[in-house]
Order: sequence, then C-alpha cells, then structure tokens
Amino acid sequence: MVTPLDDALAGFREVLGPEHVLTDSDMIAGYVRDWTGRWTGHTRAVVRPGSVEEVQVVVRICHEHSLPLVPQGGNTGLVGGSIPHHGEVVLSLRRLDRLGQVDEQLREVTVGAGVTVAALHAHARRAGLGYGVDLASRDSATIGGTIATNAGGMNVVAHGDTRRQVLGLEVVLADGTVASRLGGVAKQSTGPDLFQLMVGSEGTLGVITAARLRLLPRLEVEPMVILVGVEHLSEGLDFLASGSQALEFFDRACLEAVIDHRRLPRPLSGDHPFYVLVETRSTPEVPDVVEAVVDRRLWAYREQITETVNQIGVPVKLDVAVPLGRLDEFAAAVESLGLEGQVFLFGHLAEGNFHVNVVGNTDPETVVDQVLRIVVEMDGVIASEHGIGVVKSAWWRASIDPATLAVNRQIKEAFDPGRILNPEVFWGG
Ligand code: FAD
Ligand code: 2HG
Ligand code: ZN
Repeated sequence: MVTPLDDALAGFREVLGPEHVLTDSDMIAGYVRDWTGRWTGHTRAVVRPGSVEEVQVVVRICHEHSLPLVPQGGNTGLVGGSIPHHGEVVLSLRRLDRLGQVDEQLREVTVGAGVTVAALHAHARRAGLGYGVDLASRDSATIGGTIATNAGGMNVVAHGDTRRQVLGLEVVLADGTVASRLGGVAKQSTGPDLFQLMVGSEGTLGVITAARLRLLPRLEVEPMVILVGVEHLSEGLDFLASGSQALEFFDRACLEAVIDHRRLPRPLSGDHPFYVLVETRSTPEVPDVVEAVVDRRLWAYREQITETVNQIGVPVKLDVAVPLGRLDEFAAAVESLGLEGQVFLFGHLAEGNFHVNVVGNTDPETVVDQVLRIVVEMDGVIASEHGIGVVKSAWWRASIDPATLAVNRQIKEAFDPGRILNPEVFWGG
C-alpha cells in the first residue's frame, strides 16, 4: 500500500533529485540527534532543497499530505527544537548558502538562510564591515537558525540580539506560498511587521529562506580582553564600561574543567569563585583587590566551556536570565539546591544571563523544574537566548500570562492551521 509519506517522498525525489532526499540511516544520523546528545529522534527522510522554489515545493507537498516537518539549519540548537521527535520530515536549509553583494553605503546584505554565522562574518569583513552577532557555534550555526531562535551570543551588550540585525526576510509559509521583504530601504512604516514575528518563532510559523541584515562599521582600535577573578558576580558589573563589546562570566567549576580537558594553562594565579571576562575598547578601572590579566587568547576559557561540558557527559542545559540586581541571589539559590552531579554556571553577565549546565544528574525534569521555579520567583525569564524548544514548552505555557498565550495560539492557528510546522516546539509535551 502506498502511504502519504511514500507519495511525498516520490514527489521530493522528482523535484530535488534523489541525492537530496536522504533516507539511509547512516546518512540521516547527524540530522536526528541534537548537538548535546540528549535527544535522538527519527525520520523517514531528510530533504535538502537548494533554492526557495524547491523549499516551496517541499512545504506544499507536506501541506497537501498533512505531513509535519522540522526546519533545520546547523543543528546546534540546545533546546531540542531542531530534530524530529515524532518522525517529522527534516527540512535542511543548509544548501541555501548564497552570499549577496554587500551594500557598503547602506551597510546591509541579503544572505541565504543556510549561510553560517562564520561565513557571514568573513563576507562582511571583506567589505570592511562587521556583523553584530557572534557565538561559539559560528562555524555551523546558520543565519536562518539564529533568526529562528533570536540568538544572542557574546556581543549583545554592544550590538543587541539577532532581532536587532534583521531588516527583512523571505519566508515560505505553511501552504508553500512565499512572503518576502528583502528590499534595501532603511526605514518603513507599513503596518504590523510579519517578518519580526518570525524572529524567535523556532520554525513554528514559517521557513526562513533568506534575510536582509544590518552590518556594522568596523572600528580600527583592537579591543583588549581582560579576565578578572571575583568573589561575587555582582562585582563584575563594575567592569561594564562604555565601549564594552562583551561582559561574560564563568564559575570555578568551568575554569577547572576547561583547564583539565582542553589543556589550557591556568590564567590567574589565585583561585576565585567566579571569573569575569571583559572585552572593551576603553580601559576599565580594575580595583587593586582583584586579580586581573589582559590577553586576547583569554576568550578560549569562555568559548570552550560548552564543548568541554559535553566531553564530560550529556548535560541538562538551562539558559535563563534574572534582573541584574539579583545575580548573587540567583547563584546562591542554585547552589543551595544541592543538585546531584556536576554543576557549571556561566553566561552573558551584562544581560543577567546564566547558562546552568548539570552533568551526571539522573532526573533532568526535576532539575529543569527546580531551576525554572527560582527564575520565575525572581522575575527572571526562562529562556534568555536559546529558545523554548521542547525542553521548556510546558513551562512556557504555564508561565506566560493567559492573554499573551491566547494570542500566541491564534497566531499559530493563522500561520499554520494544519499544524505541520515543527509541532512539538511551544505546543507539544
Ligand atoms: P538549528 O539548531 O538547526 O535550529 C534551531 C531552531 O531553529 C529549531 O527550532 C529549528 O526548527 C529552527 N530553524 C532553523 N533554521 C530555520 C529556518 N531556516 N527557518 C525556520 N526555522 C528554522 N546560542 C546563543 O543564542 N548564544 C550563544 O552564545 C550560543 N553559543 C553556542 C555555542 C555552542 C558550542 C553551541 C553548540 C550552541 C550555541 N548556541 C548559542 C545555540 C545555537 O547555536 C543557536 O541556538 C543557533 O541560533 C542555532 O542555529 P542553527 O542554524 O544551528 O539552528
Ligand atoms: C554560550 O553562551 C552558549 O556559550 C552555550 O549560549 C551555552 O552551553 C551552554 O549552555
Ligand atoms: Zn550563551
């Protein structure tokens, strides 16, 4: 008997060519497992369109056969939102990697959704410009994925999150039609902005195929990077000088793990509960009581934490933020939970962001509940930059106000009445 899926697969092959419809289990393994190794899904097919027209055909076929699909970029997402949990078709956008010509006057560029963040940086640099978002997953994370998750990264304090860089998008909607705004006009006031709704929608409202992005002038002065040992995280905020490009932190457990597993030298002679990393173009005042060192290579201690934690074991990851006045209170509250396993705290200090990583814990759901309860009690946010995915969908529905939740339901219904676009994210579980 020919099933709707068999019929759809035949349609995909006809349009994309069999080489871009992967069904072999070895070939699809890297698309069904998330980056941390916490989730492994399953699918009959990974489809790899090479143009917006091909994306349209794939989505239209899924629409006609009521087949759910999961859009996927670099598969570096950390909330379980990029893999097929229930046999969804995986729609890989990596082949949409066209780099448009940089408009040096407007400082803008149009790129395909599958362009990596690193490739965009290199492209902008060749035109004497820069891109405002940078993150350690830059070699794999795609522009489409970073828009779909509203990624933050290391330079939010200076340039804002991904949303701030997006001027327009091209999006394939759930029925296969295309909505597009990629024109290079600096300002417009033409009604509600459908494209900004796509930012942070995690593949649940449309498939992003291209983006018009803001670029930055490159500054001639090389920033300096300073690492400071502190007793309390709140002391780190003193280093938030004008001209700060980044203000990051990690705890003792992170430093020891990175030194151990990545064979890096100890950066400071003393042992401190927390370490604050500042990248700045102006010289901040470092009080005599703290130990500090200046060197560009210091970024390695912060950027290599995620990979190091994965080397130690499969982590439970939480990405939250609390008001800046409550940093020490939050760190103490997490410690007082006495969580089973190894706990690592690090994050983007300037945004009150904490990445709470726990390895060797036998009850991940309880860790999520305990930490998120503290966050909500402290008026924080349960997802600071990685998104909701599957890991926080129930918490998201329970913790946002009922009116906002109701509007979100209506938006989902309007964009995706057949519920084929990444159905597990936000609404599953
Ligand atoms: P994927 O993982 O493939 O997908 C993520 C989500 O976006 C999924 O819900 C997917 O369905 C959706 N999606 C992907 N592409 C599209 C598209 N074209 N259209 C519609 N929906 C789409 N994140 C940060 O915010 N800041 C950091 O500093 C940071 N550092 C990281 C460091 C490491 C080492 C790693 C592994 C991850 C890090 N991340 C960070 C998380 C991750 O890189 C980001 O969430 C990134 O935005 C995901 O991009 P991606 O292309 O890999 O998307
Ligand atoms: C970072 O800031 C990333 O390094 C990853 O957002 C965080 O691994 C994590 O939990
Ligand atoms: Zn982060």
